[in-house]
Amino acid sequence: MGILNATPDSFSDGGRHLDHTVALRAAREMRQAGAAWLDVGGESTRPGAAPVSVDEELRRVVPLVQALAAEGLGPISVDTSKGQVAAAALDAGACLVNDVTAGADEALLAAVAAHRAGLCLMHMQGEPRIMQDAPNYADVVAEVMDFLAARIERAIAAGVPRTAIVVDPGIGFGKTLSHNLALLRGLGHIAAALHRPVLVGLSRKRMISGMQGQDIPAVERDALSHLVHVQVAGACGMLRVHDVPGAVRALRMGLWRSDL
Ligand code: HH2
Repeated sequence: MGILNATPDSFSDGGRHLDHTVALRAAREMRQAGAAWLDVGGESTRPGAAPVSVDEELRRVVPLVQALAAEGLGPISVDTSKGQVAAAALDAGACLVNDVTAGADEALLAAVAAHRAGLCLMHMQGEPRIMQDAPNYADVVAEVMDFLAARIERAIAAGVPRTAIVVDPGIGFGKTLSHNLALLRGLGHIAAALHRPVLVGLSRKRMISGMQGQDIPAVERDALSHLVHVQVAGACGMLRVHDVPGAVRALRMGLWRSDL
């Protein structure tokens, strides 16, 4: 899944895709390089990010989804937690809603069900503004799994079929480095216990710097991200990445492993 952020403030590519010509060029490159999905987002969820109004998010996301769909660059996912934005993006041609709040907004679940769309439910502790202040778990894998299991049932109750749902442990969303690593180690367990494919988004995240014990600028984290992508690929169904060509090349290098 290639990331297409239509935001001025995303942590690693903020402002790059606000112009549609640039966004469409990036989308074409990601599709040609092998992205199965393009994930369009209009609100940054980086730690400390300020919330965006519904109108502003609609303005950023809907015309871009329309342009991508018109050019046949789908399938398109929309990264939103707002029901109104999800509904408008699905009307505009998206067919999956990637919700970092795991269906907190009932209207989002209703829109997904009405459109017979796919749904990604992600775990987060707290909210972006404060989530990295003091993340705390007794057993991070068990707690994330229990949360996702409950949110799967809630989505099903709202009319979304189980088979339309993927889950995501939410790397970096209210987690320390050791929480993130425990979740990556537990990916196979989470997928097997919940009977759902797992999506992982670790591309360019702060955990990459944490694993190196030094601050590495976000735009210089691709190669290191890909090393981890190859290591987790066998345990997850989808990787959400900024550098699609690099990720695809790295994954090809991992194909000799019989478990991938
Ligand atoms: N991470 C980000 C945003 N959306 N969605 C899912 N399902 N999983 C993730 O790990 C995830 C996500 C944050 O990354 P990015 O989109 O690059 O940055 P920003 O939120 O600043 O736009």
